[in-house]
Amino acid sequence: MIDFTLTDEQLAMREMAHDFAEKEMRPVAWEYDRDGTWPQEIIDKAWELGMMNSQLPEEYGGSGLGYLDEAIIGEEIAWGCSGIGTSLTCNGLAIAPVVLAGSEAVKKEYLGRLSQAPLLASFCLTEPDAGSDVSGMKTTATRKGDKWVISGSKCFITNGEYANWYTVFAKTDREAGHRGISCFVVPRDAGVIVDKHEDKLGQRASNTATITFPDVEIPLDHLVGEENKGFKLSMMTLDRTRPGVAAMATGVARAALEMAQEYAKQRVQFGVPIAMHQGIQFMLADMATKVYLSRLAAYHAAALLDQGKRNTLESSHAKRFAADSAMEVAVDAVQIFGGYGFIKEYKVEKLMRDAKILALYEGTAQIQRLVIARETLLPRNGL
Ligand code: COS
Repeated sequence: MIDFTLTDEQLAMREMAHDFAEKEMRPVAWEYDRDGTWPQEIIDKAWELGMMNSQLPEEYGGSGLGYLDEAIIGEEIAWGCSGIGTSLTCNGLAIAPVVLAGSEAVKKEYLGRLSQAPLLASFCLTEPDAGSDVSGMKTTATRKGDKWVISGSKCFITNGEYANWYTVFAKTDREAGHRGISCFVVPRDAGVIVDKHEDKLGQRASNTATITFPDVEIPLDHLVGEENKGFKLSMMTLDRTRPGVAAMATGVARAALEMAQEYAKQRVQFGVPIAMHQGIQFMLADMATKVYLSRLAAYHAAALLDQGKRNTLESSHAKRFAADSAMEVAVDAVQIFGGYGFIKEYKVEKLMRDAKILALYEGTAQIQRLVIARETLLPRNGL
């Protein structure tokens, strides 16, 4: 039976996350967006409150929260500011492969670090010539004596400039396509170079960098999982993190909807608040439906993970629908603001810029559709 009635703990957690978003994030979000300010002090506070690293297991100092818990927190955080929110939640991507397949020693050391201080870790999959096509990556890992040598460059790496360690995917067999990719943990101090800081359209308070590994040497036990099994690990990671993106998209859409509702109640045209005009009401109704369905899809994809079930299809449904919806709702919110929506003073334009990346990172809207098509053509799914 499907039941999304939140427990008292989840309600309290949502309230705490909302409070944090309202008091610590919103007051600075627009200024941070304008200047592209790195939100270290907000990261520090969120870490203190236990709002980061939801997926860090208790045995390594984590809170042991579930995926649904993470989605609940993620929506509120993104309602506050999805740029800062991306910085706060992105450790999840780097943590997931290590939790799934890391050796005990690597888990203790690197997951342990995140529980001891407000540190960041980055997930390094994408390369200039390997975005959606993961198997096209050129970064290599070569075994030399008792070391792995990692050589290559990764782009669009969230939190890359500030990460303490990196989860890196590299070719260990250049001829074997997706069956020649392995996953590694690379500490920053092994000689990692931060190459390029990107200046972005939206989510400007998050950090996006190019990271280069110039023949970086790491110990053999920093291989995560089995050699040449990294591709599946990357896919399993994205299954686990895409519900969180859907939840963040819900938060962005909800923020845009609320701003549009408030404005529509105050803005008078033709003698009445524009909220009285049916054309605006229909827009607001569609926006509200999208927020509602995005949340349900995110919760469902997350709840399946909490039940230990595979959620590849539901994860892509949620990510695709919520990300596209966030963009549509933000565009409609700007439309309801009329000309004012185009002016930075009115804040709603930031949501439209922020929403765009949600349908790009962690797999584009087209890749989600590809996954959905493949999964629904399989007999396993009766949905
Ligand atoms: N869980 C476990 N295994 C999976 C899986 C999943 N979710 N998805 C695929 N696999 C397995 C397949 O079963 C297949 O296994 P075998 O080697 O045993 O045959 C293997 O992985 C290859 O799968 P597939 O043939 O579907 O791979 P493709 O190269 O066609 O890639 C897509 C599939 C396009 C879906 C994948 O590359 C992808 O998700 N790309 C987007 C990457 C992305 O999100 N980038 C953003 C960067 S992170 S911010």
